[in-house]
Amino acid sequence: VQAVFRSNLSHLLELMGSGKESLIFMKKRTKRLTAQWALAAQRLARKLGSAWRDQKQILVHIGFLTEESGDVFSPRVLKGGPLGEMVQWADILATLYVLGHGLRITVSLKELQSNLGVPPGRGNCPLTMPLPFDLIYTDYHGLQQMKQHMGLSFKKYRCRIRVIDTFGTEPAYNHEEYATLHGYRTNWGYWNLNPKQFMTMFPHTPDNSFMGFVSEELNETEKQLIRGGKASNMAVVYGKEASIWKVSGKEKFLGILNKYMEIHGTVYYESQRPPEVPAFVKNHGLLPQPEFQQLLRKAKLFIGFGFPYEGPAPLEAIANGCVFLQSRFSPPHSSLNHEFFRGKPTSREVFSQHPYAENFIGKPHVWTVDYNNSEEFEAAIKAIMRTQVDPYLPYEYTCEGMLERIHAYIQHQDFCAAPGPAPGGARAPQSPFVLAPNATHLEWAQNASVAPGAWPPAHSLRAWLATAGRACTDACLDHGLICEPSFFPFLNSQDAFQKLRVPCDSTESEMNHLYPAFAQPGRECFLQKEPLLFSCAGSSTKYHRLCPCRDFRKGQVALCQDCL
Ligand code: U2F
Repeated sequence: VQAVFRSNLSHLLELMGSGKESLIFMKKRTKRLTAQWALAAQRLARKLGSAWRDQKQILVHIGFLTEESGDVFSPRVLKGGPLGEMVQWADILATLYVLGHGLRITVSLKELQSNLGVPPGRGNCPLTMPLPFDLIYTDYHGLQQMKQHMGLSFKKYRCRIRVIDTFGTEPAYNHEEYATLHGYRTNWGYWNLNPKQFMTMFPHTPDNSFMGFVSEELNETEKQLIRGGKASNMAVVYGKEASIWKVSGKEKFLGILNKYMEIHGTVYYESQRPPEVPAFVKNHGLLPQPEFQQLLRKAKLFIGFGFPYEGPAPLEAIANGCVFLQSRFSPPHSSLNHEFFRGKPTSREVFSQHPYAENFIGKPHVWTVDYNNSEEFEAAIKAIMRTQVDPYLPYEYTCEGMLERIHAYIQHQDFCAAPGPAPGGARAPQSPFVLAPNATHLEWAQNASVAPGAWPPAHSLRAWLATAGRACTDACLDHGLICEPSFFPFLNSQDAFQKLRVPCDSTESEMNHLYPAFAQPGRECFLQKEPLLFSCAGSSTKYHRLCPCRDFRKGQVALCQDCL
């Protein structure tokens, strides 16, 4: 069946159910964004033309909202607790619905079981039953529940599952045996899924799929109004919960900011001002989302205190014409040194509160400075007050951008198909590459046959041998490209090393998330034995990694030029 775009979201609002504060928040958001989604659908429909889109039957099981997993978020919706996850789930539901797919939504174990056809009271059902869904979107909590209640079907159908995973899961943590042997075991990881089945909030690592969310878009009239209505001396602090304001050095840097600007906050409080919020701050209390947006439209500056990490609010601020000022982290925060990231299945180092804002947006919209350096901080404030900045929203965070990306995933990603484009699993006998004329990297050979159905299409691939200690994520960025893990199998051969003129004295095949790689001392070349361990993330000074890179669309890093 062909999927047809939908622009009326009232049936979706019914499907979303009711009761919980979290669902109420999500529904309000979906309702408010309806016109925007409809317009985006029209535009995308025009862009895609007559391309066939399969209609899929999709189950969305939001595990963290189930009572069975404790539902710690819902009671905090009106108290300054995290809302980022709810923003994202609301937008995922809208995306799937607008794209025209068949949708079921569950937020309890009972509903999950009845949708999966597990007989009530059967608990752990040992049988495999036909699964009435082509795709299941869930989170780590939901994954656990499915494992417990789907019996053997879980194993059979796990390739249809997509896991919404805010901060991402790196391959080394996902592979059970490897994680256990090498100290990558966490409370979340080792599900042996294809790492692309994990979908993140920001494009953290290309090992996972970037799901994202949307921010409200402004039309030209609204942009014009904002330009006229900005108070150049108004700052809003990022932090709706009082605990975020307990940050060392606050007196000093807020004192400096207060010399130049009027400082506003949206901190939740019960009866009186939270002691963490200084008296000179004008606190509005936690605002409903639309009122928060209005406040951002007037403000010049949105300032972060270091937490929360990687939330939606800075994108909203920038979209509403604010400058986002944030602190640089030196040393970077990671699961090795910071409580918040401890136990999360990633080794990613976070160099500022919002790395996406820093690296994908940057100046003039984003300033990343050392808050302990008063001169640097003060100079930034002065410079920001002098600069005129227009509202900006990266395409990938618009409704059209999100629809486009998820459309491409749904039509092209298939983790149930036999593994790898290369015959024989992890190892390719002959790489379909040639050395580029400038002899620095490999390119797709003109006469090589195109792997049928491979997505992204393999001809977008270029491969480099990285310098020692460089991860493939960074090595590809160095060339203005993005690492593409699905192409590792093409490179995983002696032939690829040979074509790159790497002087291998010996070649071994082992399980290591840094392979394929070359070790200079001993001139050893290493191939990857386990396809699940192909990883863009990860580095060691011992290895020059062999890295598959590809191009990407401007403002849509998840998709290559020919990916649509
Ligand atoms: C992130 O969660 P948060 O919910 O803390 O992320 P924020 O960036 O603060 O913003 C979430 C939404 O809260 C809204 C705002 C954002 O869309 O419009 N809001 C509001 O409605 N009223 C207000 O007064 C202020 C903001 C992240 F998303 C999570 O994944 C992480 O778990 C968490 C911790 O790092 O950070």
